[in-house]
Amino acid sequence: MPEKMSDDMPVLMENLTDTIRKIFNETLITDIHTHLYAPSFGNLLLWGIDELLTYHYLVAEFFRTTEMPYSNFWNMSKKEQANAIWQALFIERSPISEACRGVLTVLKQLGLDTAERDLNAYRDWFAQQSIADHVNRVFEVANLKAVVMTNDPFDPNERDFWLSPAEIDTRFFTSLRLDTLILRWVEIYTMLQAWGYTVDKDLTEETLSEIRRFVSDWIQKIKPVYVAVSLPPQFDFPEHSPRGIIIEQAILPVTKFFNIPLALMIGVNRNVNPELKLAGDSVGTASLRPIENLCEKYPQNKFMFTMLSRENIHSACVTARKFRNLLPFGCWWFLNNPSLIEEITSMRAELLGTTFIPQHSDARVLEQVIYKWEHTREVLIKVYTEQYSKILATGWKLTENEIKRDVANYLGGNFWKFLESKF
Ligand code: RAT
Ligand code: ZN
Repeated sequence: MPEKMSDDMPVLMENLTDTIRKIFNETLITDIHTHLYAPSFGNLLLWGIDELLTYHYLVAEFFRTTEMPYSNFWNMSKKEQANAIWQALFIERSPISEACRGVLTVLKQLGLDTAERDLNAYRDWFAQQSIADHVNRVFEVANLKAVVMTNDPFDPNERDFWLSPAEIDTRFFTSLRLDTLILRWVEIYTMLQAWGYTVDKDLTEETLSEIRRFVSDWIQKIKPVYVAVSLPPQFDFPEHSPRGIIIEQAILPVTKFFNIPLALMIGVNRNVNPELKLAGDSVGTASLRPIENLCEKYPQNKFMFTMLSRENIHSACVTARKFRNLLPFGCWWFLNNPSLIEEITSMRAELLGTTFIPQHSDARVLEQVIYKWEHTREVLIKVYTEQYSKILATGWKLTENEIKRDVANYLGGNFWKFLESKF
């Protein structure tokens, strides 16, 4: 009798890069933080070349090239803005920044010819796509299984959807984003009053109980995979401030009750240049103590976190080593550049092994998932070839299925398992 062939294969040093490339190319991704919407949200789902060109990352780069008054730009139509950005960043200069190259990667991966430099031809192509087929195609090209949206109950456009929700494409998951509730209580408590919650400006016992009811209602309404908030570098915990009290007495009990993580995105200084609107936010280095305090004081709560400042990444890895209820994710926003993804992922792999989520896309425009994942994948292949080759060099044996298991965990499994875990 011939020996039964195993479908698992040993991985040899000489085939390592090819094997890792193949595995990354075949593993479907869960993109755990985006600003995309399912097609049933209508106009909220942004797509197409004009949206790609007017991405706020490119708006910031555009204003570095021009003396145009800010208001002139904001008064233009979307198409005119896209024309101006195309002219300044792609024609009058070479599009080598990460955000510019991203547009080129998208065009290339969708089969368009970047050598033509014909913006109107690209527009025509996008105009011919039906959104349902286009979403399928983008998911396929980007290798995506699922994306998590960012859902804000204070956003008037989104609120309308949730008041009479249509069916949501099952590849799109929700997250409950509570920046407005947590960071702007004094300005917005009257909105909760108008929605039937008995709250006051002062965070009395009754008000906190009503905030808990509000958060619970939204969790039950939209069924988020996590609750999220972005925070400035000065964030502290515990903190005797509205945000500190709301987090501790309203958010933590509710997320614990529903056993869903609170995702903390720390290090953003909002609006340092208001003229730039969405593009006007900046970065600051934060302390890791507040996160350590949260995890230590609330061991049965689950936390995910990402930091915006490069300077915070090393201490963030050390903090994550201390708490199993804390899951680091992504190279956020200004860190989502290949040189930094390489540094950050290597550091995380060395300090945390396979127990983190290397990346999320933060895509705001549908097709951006193509470039954000393509560029990240290239870096991950390089980083993991190096990490696995170092253990092969000791004589350790690896099989393809073992690498597949690890990659599947990185690109989704770690997230889904964390959601299921209960401490
Ligand atoms: O990356 C971005 O597009 C930023 O504007 C923010 O949305 C950031 O990712 C956030 O979620 O606050
Ligand atoms: Zn984001």
